[in-house]
Amino acid sequence: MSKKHHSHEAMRHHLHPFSDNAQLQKEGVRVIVKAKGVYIYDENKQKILDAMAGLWCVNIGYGRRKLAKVAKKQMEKLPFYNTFFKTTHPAVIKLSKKLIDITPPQFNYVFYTNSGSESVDTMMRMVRHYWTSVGQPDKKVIIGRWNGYHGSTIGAASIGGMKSMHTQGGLPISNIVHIEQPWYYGLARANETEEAFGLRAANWLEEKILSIGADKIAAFVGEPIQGAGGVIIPPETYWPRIQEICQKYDILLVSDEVICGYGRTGQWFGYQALGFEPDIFTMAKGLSSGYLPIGAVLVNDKVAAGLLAGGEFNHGFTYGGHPVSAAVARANLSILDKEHIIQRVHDQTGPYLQKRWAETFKPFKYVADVRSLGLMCGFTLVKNKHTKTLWPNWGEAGLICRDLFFKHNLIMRACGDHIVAAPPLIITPDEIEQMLAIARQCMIEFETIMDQRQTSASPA
Ligand code: PXG
Repeated sequence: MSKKHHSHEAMRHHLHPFSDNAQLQKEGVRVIVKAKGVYIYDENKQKILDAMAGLWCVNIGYGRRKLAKVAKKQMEKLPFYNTFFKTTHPAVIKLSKKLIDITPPQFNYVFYTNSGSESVDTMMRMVRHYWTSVGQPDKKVIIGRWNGYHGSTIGAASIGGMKSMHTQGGLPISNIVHIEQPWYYGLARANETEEAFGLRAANWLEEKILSIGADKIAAFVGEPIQGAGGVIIPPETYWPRIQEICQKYDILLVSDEVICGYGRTGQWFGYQALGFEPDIFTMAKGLSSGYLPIGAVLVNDKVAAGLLAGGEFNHGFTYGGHPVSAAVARANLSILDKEHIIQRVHDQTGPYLQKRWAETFKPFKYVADVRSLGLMCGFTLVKNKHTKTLWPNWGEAGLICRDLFFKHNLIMRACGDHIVAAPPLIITPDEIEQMLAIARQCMIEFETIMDQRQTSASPA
């Protein structure tokens, strides 16, 4: 059986996520067979630089034997037990202790899930349960943001602000509303400073609260930096003002740390880098560096007190706090710690990437809004950067660009016409240079393609 045949065979049975499956059946997919460090390898022995860390998750890089050993040992000793009915196990006890150690002192309680979506859904049920248990059952509305991404379950997709998801299946569910995202390049007024825009964008939250009534609102949820929305980094004034507004109206502030958590921004958590303190934060991905599925929700003492007073919380997942995932997550956190990986992102590779990312992409004529923080970076493809004119069909240019990267063995992501990268946190300056050299060549090719399109589209 030929290798190409092999990939088509497999595809016949698999409905791929976020994919046009009919088109995939025609085009075929690449089969990834192994990985090491920042590289993945396909079945045709092509070495591909994974500048997306899997799906923003393989923070410690691929091929860590230690994690395999820990999983094996745990699987042999206790492959599964639940924590529902007056039982627990050492793996989850130790992981909880570790999580409490790495977070600020007001965070002392953790609830386990298996994914980011489950963490977000858990948080949504939790905040409503909290307000009921403290005697304010009418506080049910949760505010999210347009272009935010919080997962694919019905709750998480509702609080997320992806309109393409809402239109499939009648979302959002009730008591969910959205405000606009803090995207300076796209939404600032002429001559508005970043600082002023940050405050104005945060004040959209206050306007929304006042239009609904603070006594109806349970929580505001946001990613410190919007990831799947295109690495939208808000101005410095944004998050502190959001926090002020939440405090003023007694609304719980939730940071979705599924992407920003575990070192991506050069701090343990994104809220630390963006200058605010949430009441609750949701996590997954980097918690285990993607080696096994695990997610969690951490709550501060105020929320914990309400939950503890509220009687039974009728919520939980069979595999929440799974022993093997918990043991692997703890080993992952030890590696992040012992190898000073987050410190290196903060002091060395983050600033290095920021400088070189800007130098590489700013000169391109179809590139605007070049941005980065820690090891999370992006830019936007535009038709005219002087007039800030976007390409007519949002996402089309992004796909052309992403497919060029892919063809040249580099994985970067297109979020509409935002191009983003989030490599494993162990990437070295040399590997950053390799990534940028490939990307630069692809951008030259991209601009030629777009020039040709414009010439052929213009009237003779
Ligand atoms: N919150 C945030 C901030 C996320 O980025 C989720 C929740 C949901 O996590 P799970 O584990 O349920 O997928 C995410 C997930 C992409 C991409 O292509 C991003 C995510 C997932 C898949 C693809 O950018 N983020």
